[in-house]
Amino acid sequence: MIPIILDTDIGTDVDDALALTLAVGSPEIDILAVTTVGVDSCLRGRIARKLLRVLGRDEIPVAAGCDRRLDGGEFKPMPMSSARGFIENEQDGLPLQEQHAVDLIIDLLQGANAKITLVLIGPVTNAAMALKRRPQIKEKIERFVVMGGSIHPKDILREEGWLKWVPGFLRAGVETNLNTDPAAAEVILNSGIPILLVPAEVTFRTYLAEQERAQFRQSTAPQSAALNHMCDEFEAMLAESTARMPVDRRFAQVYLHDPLTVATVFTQDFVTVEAFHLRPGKRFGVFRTLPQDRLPANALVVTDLDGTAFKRLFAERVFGVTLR
Ligand SMILES: [Ca+2]
Repeated sequence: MIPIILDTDIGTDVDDALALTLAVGSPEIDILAVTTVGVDSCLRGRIARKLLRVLGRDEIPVAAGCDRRLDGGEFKPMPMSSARGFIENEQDGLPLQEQHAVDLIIDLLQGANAKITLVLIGPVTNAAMALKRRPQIKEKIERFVVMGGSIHPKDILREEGWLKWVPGFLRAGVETNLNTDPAAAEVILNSGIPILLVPAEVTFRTYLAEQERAQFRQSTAPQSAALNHMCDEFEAMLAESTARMPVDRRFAQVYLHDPLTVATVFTQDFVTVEAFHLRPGKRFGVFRTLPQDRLPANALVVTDLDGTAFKRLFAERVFGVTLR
């Protein structure tokens, strides 16, 4: 089993909840802790706490982490679609670790006999803060598996002819996680610790079609009601926030950015991975992971995906459904 710490901004986009469920449902992975990041990191922690209860894994520790960027700046507030109708009025019954996520990450690493993989599916602030505070934990980190970065951002736009309707920030080729806290992203990318990036141009290619959502609604798995509800709330939130935009309705969909990232922790059966030298930098004011052709590789990057094979595994492990 691969020991991991799952660091997540669960709560806004539903894919973190799906990714946590996939991690729990994957026997290849041993989840040592779940840590949260972003505005409302405590509320995010309670969503994770309750979902783990639904999944029958109450013993996994959950700690709330950084609710500001590494440089002290504020994160942009984000709506919490996964909380709606899921944890209202019961927050006291959803206890988190007393320790801050950064301290828990440091303690787990320092006390570990085997190296631990840090799976980062939100802004990478907690891991960067832990490294700054205790640089010696470096030798206990097996690798970072990160949902983020953008090597060929134009590929995002080529998919489905989105260019005419995607918001401007995507047109500039940005992904959210690294760009939300660029200083933290630089710490991770420059740490010398092995890194596997799962960039946005690949994750945007895997999303749930309506016939797949329909099959998941028939699922009798104990977690399916909660997950289907969260997917509905997320789509409703997207529909609300884009109501006045000339946006293709396909945008209001559940993308599997974070579940794909969790899957790559234990299998590369349905992805292509290539080595790059990546340099953190800015282009047109947005943070980018820029490939440098002439320098030796310092990162592995997922560059292609067999979406059908991935979704088959996802459906079986998250909803207990064999896709038709
Ligand atoms: Ca996320």
